Amino acid sequence: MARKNQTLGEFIIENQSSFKYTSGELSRLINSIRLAAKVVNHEVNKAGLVDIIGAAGETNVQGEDQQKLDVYANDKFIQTLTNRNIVCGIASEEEDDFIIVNSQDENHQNKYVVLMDPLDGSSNIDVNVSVGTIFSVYRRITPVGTPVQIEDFLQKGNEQVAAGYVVYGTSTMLVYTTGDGVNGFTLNPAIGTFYLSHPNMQFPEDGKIYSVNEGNYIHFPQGVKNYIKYCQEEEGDRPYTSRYIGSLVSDFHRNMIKGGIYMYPKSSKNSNGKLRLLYECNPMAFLAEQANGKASDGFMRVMDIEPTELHQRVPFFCGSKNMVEKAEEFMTFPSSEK
Ligand code: AHM
Ligand code: MG
Repeated sequence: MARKNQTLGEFIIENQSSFKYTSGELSRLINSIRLAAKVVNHEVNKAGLVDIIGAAGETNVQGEDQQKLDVYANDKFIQTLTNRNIVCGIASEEEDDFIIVNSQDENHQNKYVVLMDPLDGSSNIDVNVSVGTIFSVYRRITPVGTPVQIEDFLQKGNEQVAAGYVVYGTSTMLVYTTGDGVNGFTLNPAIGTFYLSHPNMQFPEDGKIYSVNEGNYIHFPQGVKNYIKYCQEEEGDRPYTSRYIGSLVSDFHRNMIKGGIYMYPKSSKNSNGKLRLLYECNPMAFLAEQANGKASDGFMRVMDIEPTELHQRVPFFCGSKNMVEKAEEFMTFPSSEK
């Protein structure tokens, strides 16, 4: 039972038994993500001091090489998950190929693989705008005791056992699901503890915010253009408000709280949009559905898409259920009368 102000550590222990495979392995995995999130948060918070402590690629006064933050976050999450012997494989937006993790006894006994975007929206760091980490967890499908294979990672989103994100914002939050609703935890930086601040998060069924990079308008398919015009029309509760941070985690987080739709459609420049199915869209889709929202590629449920490659991109429409359904209608019937 979720209680406000519970620490994330307490919450993980108390809710472990509600998870259908209760070996404690998934709890240890979430604990490791919690730890890596705190380490990355500490570094992200120092990003504004770049002129003082040195920029990426430079050597600081202590003689340490300064890493780009996305590389730093990638290394920290991988180190934490491998050093603690928690997973059997990791795939990351920052890595060309998946990583095989050996268990300490070299017998590959761990069951879970993690896929992640270690620092999404990292172009926002230079201007002090929120960024995030996105993660997704699956049970391997190849036999335990053997090295993981590509098919362990190319699973449909509907096979996820957990997913979540960390938003490094005005406050740092860890939001995740293990398939039993979505809960959000806020970091108290003074003592380094996450507290349950947003139990059972839910997308409002309807919303009034649309989030899309309208600079790409001219390149969008007609259905998307028509839907954007629909959002801007004066009728009923429209026009909607436009809000686009350019940081998926932050745009999603705001829309989940206030009600809205996030879109990264395909365009004449990017035939599958920009976002990655495995590292960004599937975990956000799992969270959205667990929070009573919806995620689609414009035509079908994102979590039903059969992945064919690790870094695959897909168009993405995600948020309040009624808004996503409306957008889908426009994709199917892109007539200008709509
Ligand atoms: P990244 O993984 O390279 O950071 O790209 C993903 C980000 C999303 O967070 C954001 O919504 C989108 O790219 C913004 O892209 P654009 O600048 O094309 O609107
Ligand atoms: Mg990304």
